[in-house]
Amino acid sequence: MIAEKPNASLAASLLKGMVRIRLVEEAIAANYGRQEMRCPVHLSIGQEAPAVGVCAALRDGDQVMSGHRSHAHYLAKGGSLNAMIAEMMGKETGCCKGRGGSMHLVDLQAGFVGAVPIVGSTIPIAVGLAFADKTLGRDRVTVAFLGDAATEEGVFHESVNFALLHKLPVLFICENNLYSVYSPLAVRQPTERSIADITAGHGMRSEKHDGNDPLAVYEATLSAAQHARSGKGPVLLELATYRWREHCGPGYDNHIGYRSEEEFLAWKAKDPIELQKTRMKHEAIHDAEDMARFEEEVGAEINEAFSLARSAPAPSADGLLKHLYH
Ligand SMILES: Cc1ncc(C[n+]2csc(CCOP(=O)(O)OP(=O)(O)O)c2C)c(N)n1
Repeated sequence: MIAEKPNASLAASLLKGMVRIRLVEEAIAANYGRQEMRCPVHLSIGQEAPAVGVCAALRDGDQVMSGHRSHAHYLAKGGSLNAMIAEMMGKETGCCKGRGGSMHLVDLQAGFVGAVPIVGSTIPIAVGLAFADKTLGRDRVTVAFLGDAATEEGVFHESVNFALLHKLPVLFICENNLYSVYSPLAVRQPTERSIADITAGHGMRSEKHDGNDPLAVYEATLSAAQHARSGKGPVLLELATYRWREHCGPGYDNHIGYRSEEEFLAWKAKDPIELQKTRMKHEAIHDAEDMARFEEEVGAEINEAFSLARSAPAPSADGLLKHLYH
């Protein structure tokens, strides 16, 4: 009955995508102290809507690149959970054979070309991918996920300019969570000017959206991807959102003075998962039993991923020089 209502299946898949990412990241946070994941982790808890909304609007052949906070992007684009957890434990079965850890996820089959923690570093690579596609006549859109701090890098502006000049099929998805580590946006950029204003100044179609609303993100991306696919060039979407946990690591850090508990609670009240559930209840398309079953399945999937990763082999010392570019 519920599934027959228009958009019910889209609404449910957006909700499920976010819930899966939340549960995975909460499991990462809960297990982090066991010292099995010997790499830094940057969690996207609270920021699930951009990953899920954007990737739901993409086609299978489209490509994504990301930065240090990439688990959500990787999973939303169809990366393997088993390979991600194994990668975080440094195992040979990881998506980068255990050489990369959390901040270097790659899954070419899923169209996840890669994540790199050097802020802004994947932006020109994404533009290069789109340039290759345009040159070779391939019908594909490339997405560069980036944080607000990456827009302060010179390479962002060079890349935007080049993408505009060549009308490349690339989308810049800026997750504006207000902070660069401990520096709020207000000490880094003039408050009267938004990120979308800057890129509009470059001459690029630039839009601001509620980054905690997965449906708004989905619809904006669908339209932006259509624009890019039809040869009209790049688009920037500035999505307002907020990370709940510390910049790097599994804990909370509201007590250390760079942001307030009040601000955190105000954003927590805008939880993208609760927002989507409320909307679905309002539209009488929320199926609580189906969601409970789904959460149980995801729980089992997560347990399996952790136990497979624990029993997987570490890379061998004699394979140290394998998988390198020379
Ligand atoms: C070129 C470069 N400079 C500085 C850093 C250190 N650093 C790591 S993450 C980060 C902040 C990134 O903020 P943002 O891009 O807004 O993403 P967020 O962490 O908020 O998701 C910084 C400065 C880095 N990794 N690379």
